[in-house]
Amino acid sequence: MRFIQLIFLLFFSDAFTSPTGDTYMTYDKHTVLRIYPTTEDDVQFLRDLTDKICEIMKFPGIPGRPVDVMCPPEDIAKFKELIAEKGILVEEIIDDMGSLIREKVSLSSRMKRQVASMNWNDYQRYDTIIRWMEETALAHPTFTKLIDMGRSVEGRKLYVLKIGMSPLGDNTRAVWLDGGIHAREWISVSTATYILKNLITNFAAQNKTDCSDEVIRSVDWYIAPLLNPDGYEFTHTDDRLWRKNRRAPLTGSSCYGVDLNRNWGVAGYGVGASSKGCSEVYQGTAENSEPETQAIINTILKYTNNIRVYVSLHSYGQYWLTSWGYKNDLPEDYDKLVNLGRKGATAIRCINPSRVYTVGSGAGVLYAAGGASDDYMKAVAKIPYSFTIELPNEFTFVLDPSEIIPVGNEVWAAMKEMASEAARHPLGPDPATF
Ligand code: 0X9
Ligand code: ZN
Repeated sequence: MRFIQLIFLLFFSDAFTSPTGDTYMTYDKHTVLRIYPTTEDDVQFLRDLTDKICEIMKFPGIPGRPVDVMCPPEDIAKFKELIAEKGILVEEIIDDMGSLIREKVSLSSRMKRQVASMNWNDYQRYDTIIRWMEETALAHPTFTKLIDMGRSVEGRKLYVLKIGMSPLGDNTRAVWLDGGIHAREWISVSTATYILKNLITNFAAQNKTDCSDEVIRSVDWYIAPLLNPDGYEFTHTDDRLWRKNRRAPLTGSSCYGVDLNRNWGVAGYGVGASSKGCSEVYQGTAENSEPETQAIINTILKYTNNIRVYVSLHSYGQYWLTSWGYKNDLPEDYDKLVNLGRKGATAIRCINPSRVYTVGSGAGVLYAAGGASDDYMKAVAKIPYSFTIELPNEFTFVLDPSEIIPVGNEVWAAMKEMASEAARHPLGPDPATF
């Protein structure tokens, strides 16, 4: 297979772009370190240090929780030396990010525009995903509706596909699932399309499927697999580790992008975020400033009487996160939220015993960060259950394409738990007070 790919690359090299082109970020010899701060002082030290050199990959900001940092070859010795002087434990988890990316990069990334038909053996490009969603809607008009939510900063389509055929009509409960808010988190996009494919198969087969799958058809589903299409395309063509959208720089700056998971207009906007355009967690010029954020808000607010569970797929780390993400206080219905999160995590473990998720509030088990979609959906849209799931693996965003189907099957099992809870939950705005 690799040989065939190589021949293809050699003979049709003009059909390929960045990974072999000039603008592609190679991350050659970039090392990822996992660092174990044990005190607040250690955490602050790491925060200050990573402001100056190297780049944060995961920063829980809580003593005892490991921090992942990527260093270019010119900084690694200095960084390690300073960490050692401080007496903080550190281990190398990825010795060369560049070679990891080259090894795992999909064939689809090397093409200018992907023309292949949809499949789950590889990560797919924007064109393929959009065309597949359009064809799927056309092929199944009785139980799907393609909703055009709007356009991204660069004019790409933002779609959500609704699947449902419940005889309850307006009283049908629903589950919303999205992916790809963060560009580099490819497994979130492939998992959302995988769930969508399974739903289509399930609804198309109707009562021919296993009775245990009946719960799937008792609710409506809204699946939005690719919420940051510009950033996603950029990760295929220029920089595999790009996180934000592709908002053009402000005058006087050369830095692109707003972090779409720091842009939502909700209590906590600005927490764990930055007002500086060059930051990886840039919150934007104002709450809901980004067209991607606005498009989702304008769409989802029409259905919030029915949507009982909101799930946003991210990676990495294997966390199932409940409210709140912006503060350490727990919501009054935390027990209810964490119980459903645990059911989801257990369903995943039943499919794959080695896949262990940490379940808890976003701020409690990861870090406090405001202006994220999960807090917006709970506090503003008043959806009773709002979760962010950090998909596998435990070390990196760069997952082999062979992980797409296993991770998809694991999350599919968890989605049945979400459907079963949504189906029995009262309609209307979440009554929890905050
Ligand atoms: O920081 C984020 O936006 C998410 N983690 S990621 O590594 N995928 O970037 C976590 C968001 C959790 N929710 C809130 N903090 N509200
Ligand atoms: Zn993310």
